[in-house]
Amino acid sequence: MKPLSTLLLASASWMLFSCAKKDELSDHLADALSSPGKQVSGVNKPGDLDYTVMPASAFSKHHPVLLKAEYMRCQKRGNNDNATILYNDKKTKPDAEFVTRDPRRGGRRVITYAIGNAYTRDFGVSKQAVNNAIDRAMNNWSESSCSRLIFKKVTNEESIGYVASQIGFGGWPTNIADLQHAGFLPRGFFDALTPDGGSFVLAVTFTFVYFGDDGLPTDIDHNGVNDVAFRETYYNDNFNWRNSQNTDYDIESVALHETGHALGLSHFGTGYQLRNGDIRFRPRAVMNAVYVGSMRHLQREDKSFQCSIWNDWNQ
Ligand SMILES: [Ca+2]
Ligand SMILES: [Zn+2]
Repeated sequence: MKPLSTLLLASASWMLFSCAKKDELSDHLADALSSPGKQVSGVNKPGDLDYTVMPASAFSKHHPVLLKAEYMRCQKRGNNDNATILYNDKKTKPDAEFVTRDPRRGGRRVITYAIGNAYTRDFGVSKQAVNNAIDRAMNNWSESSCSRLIFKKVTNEESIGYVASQIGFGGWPTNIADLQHAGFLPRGFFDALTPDGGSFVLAVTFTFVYFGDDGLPTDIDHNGVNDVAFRETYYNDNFNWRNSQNTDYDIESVALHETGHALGLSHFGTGYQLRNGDIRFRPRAVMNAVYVGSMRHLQREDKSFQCSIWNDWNQ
């Protein structure tokens, strides 16, 4: 386990799941993210990335702190009672949002994103196909936006991932983009997230917010919510990833869901378990908490949720 240098764990707000034993970070990850002042090691060199989008000096100066981690779980047939209601998630107002033209992120109008190249296993889909699937998921969100939300891709074929770098899974100790799809990591990474997480967490998105010198989260645009520094997503290499809508697990569908978290959306929808163990959601949406099948297009409820968060972006 590699300790963290500059981050402190402020709080971890978790979505509650019936299958998760604990609603908090595992001791392992919490320790890793709350041990300030230690040396970071085991980090891959990032090569010739364009760091102008997020200078390392800005990163350390403005104290990004982990706010929360949200994950999507696989469908797991259980022996639960008939028609048990598993989830009753409501749309909640975001507890953190990006600030338009935030000087700490370089004053840009655009939201940058990067796709890392970390794969621990060959699951039979080329890196190019994975990148294309994630690109399509990103485009889906920007095209459906009711505001002037524009993504700009930071071209790279490198190892990225701040959380990974802090707990010994490669990565890189600063972020290079606002939204990072930081690669496919082994199940041990997800076990560190929550007990036995490697067996049921498909993917996770971390939210980091800026903290000020006073040790408090900042709100420089005075909109009542903390200011996001960056978000990053990891995919669990313990699953069979596919570039297909007909076979689990479809990369594009999960990337679409995780990008929803990266844009500040929480889970919503009521989940039921049928007699045969299958899970159903009402309304069915990209932001349902469980993968119950591929879904490459945003549903009406997803779009309205996004609009409520981003409608004043770039105004
Ligand atoms: Ca704010
Ligand atoms: Zn999720």
